[in-house]
Amino acid sequence: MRELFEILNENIKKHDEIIIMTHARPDLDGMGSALALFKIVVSMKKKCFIVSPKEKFYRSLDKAIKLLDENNIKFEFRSEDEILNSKFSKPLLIVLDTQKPELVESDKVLNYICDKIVIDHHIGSLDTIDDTIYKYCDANKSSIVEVMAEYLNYLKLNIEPLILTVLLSGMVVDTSSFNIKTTSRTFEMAAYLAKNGADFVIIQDLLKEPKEEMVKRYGFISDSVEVVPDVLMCKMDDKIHGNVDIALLAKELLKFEDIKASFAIGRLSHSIVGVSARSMGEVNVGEIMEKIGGGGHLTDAAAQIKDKSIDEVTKELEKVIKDVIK
Ligand SMILES: [Mn+2]
Repeated sequence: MRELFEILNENIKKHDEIIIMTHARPDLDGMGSALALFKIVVSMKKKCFIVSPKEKFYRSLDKAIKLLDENNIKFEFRSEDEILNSKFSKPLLIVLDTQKPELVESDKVLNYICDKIVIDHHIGSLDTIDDTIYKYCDANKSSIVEVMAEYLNYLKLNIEPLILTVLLSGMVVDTSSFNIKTTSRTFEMAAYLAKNGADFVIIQDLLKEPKEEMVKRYGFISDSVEVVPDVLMCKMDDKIHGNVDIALLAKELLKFEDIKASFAIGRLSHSIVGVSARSMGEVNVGEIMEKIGGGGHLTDAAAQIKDKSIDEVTKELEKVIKDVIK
């Protein structure tokens, strides 16, 4: 950790423009970390830009960004085109919450900027960004917001409590309310954020959902099937859903008694079908996701599949699940 922070400090100082990018369809972890890092970089008197998402922010993140804006906490977002047309003198790209070139918000920006630092907590695979100045990847970290809380703590830097609230909300989401992927350090960092002003009432508000959404989710859940004993699989309709909604569905399925693993399948865009998988630890969902072209942890994994229908992906997944869990 210390090494990462020293390298970040040194490289932020050495460069003139710091560009922050997370994965496409960002969540509270990826974008929350970007917002905190933006404030850190600005505190070091450097120019900083966040690569803005091509698609609109999903609900909770949208609420968070609006709330920050209403409270006069501003950030500088730049579109892919604006970045590509900028004449930077010495730019540094910091990639957060992914290390896969195909998952970043803009692969053009990735190729455009030579000096890169990658900070991730997903298990690496063969296809990762490797031309970096430094790559930090610790699959034992609950979230990248946890890493950002560590960085703030290391710098002894105070930033707006509302940003800390967003960081803590990212931690709540990535750990399913501190149920998975947590270490004692996760709780220490949650305490650090709370001590410095993160507000759990606001977090509850950010994570609230419209009633129709929840009712719809329970419709999908009631149609879920037990592919093999104690493993639930659930297919959404063919409408486009956020990756967060697919993940929420997998998390919900895992709450049922005796269920060891869960899979949710939904459309992410016209050409991409997403799969989200969760496990209590006995079934390795990371291995199953790898077999259909994705990846992840033992208990938390995902895949994005191009140019296949939901039904095709469902059939393929069902076969793999039956193969792996005999
Ligand atoms: Mn994350």
